[in-house]
Amino acid sequence: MRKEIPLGLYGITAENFANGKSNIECVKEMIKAGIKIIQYREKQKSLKQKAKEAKEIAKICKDNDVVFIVNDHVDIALLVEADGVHIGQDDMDIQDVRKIIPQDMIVGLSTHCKEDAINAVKNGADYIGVGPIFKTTTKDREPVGLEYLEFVVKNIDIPFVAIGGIKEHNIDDIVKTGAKRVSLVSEIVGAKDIGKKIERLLNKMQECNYMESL
Ligand code: TZP
Ligand code: MG
Repeated sequence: MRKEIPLGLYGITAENFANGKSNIECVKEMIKAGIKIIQYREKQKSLKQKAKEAKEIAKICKDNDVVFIVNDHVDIALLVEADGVHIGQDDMDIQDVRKIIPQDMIVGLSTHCKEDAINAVKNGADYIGVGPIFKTTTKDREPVGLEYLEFVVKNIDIPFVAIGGIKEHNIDDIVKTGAKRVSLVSEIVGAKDIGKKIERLLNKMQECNYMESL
């Protein structure tokens, strides 16, 4: 059975934005604060370093019953027996990825427009990323705006994660639009106190009343 994508915050590593903290430290702090899904996203290091780090994070996630997703690297996801892999529009087709991964592995896909979302469902994605909603320096891509998120809320039946430029001050807009899964990358890993930041973010999500089951 493929694991479900938990509601609430979706944690992603980003060492460049973490003020000197390592990916491992950030993951530990995110999990301690209650995040139930972690994606290992690392664009700078060697494949060797990524595999080593992913192995360590996979163990931390397993020990804490946290869903673990590897960004970009199907081979690393297989190596560390991750729960899933997250790919982008320019990566291998989902159908081809499925041919080389176990039946129970999650496949997530980044999407940036209505057509991407419709195709993701058609091609059997387990969940989609929706963004970047707002302007962000973490991803070199123009924002898609709340309008695309609204489309997904109304028309797409698989889980989706809102992402991109989301901060403590604008997460309300995202949750009120109907997102039940939200990813804030630099806002979380770059926080002075990751635990307190997550606590405030989760409170905000709950206050919006959309997160009954959190
Ligand atoms: N995909 C779309 S936007 C993004 C990714 C990985 C980065 C989001 O980072 P931030 O710091 O939350 O804007
Ligand atoms: Mg990618």
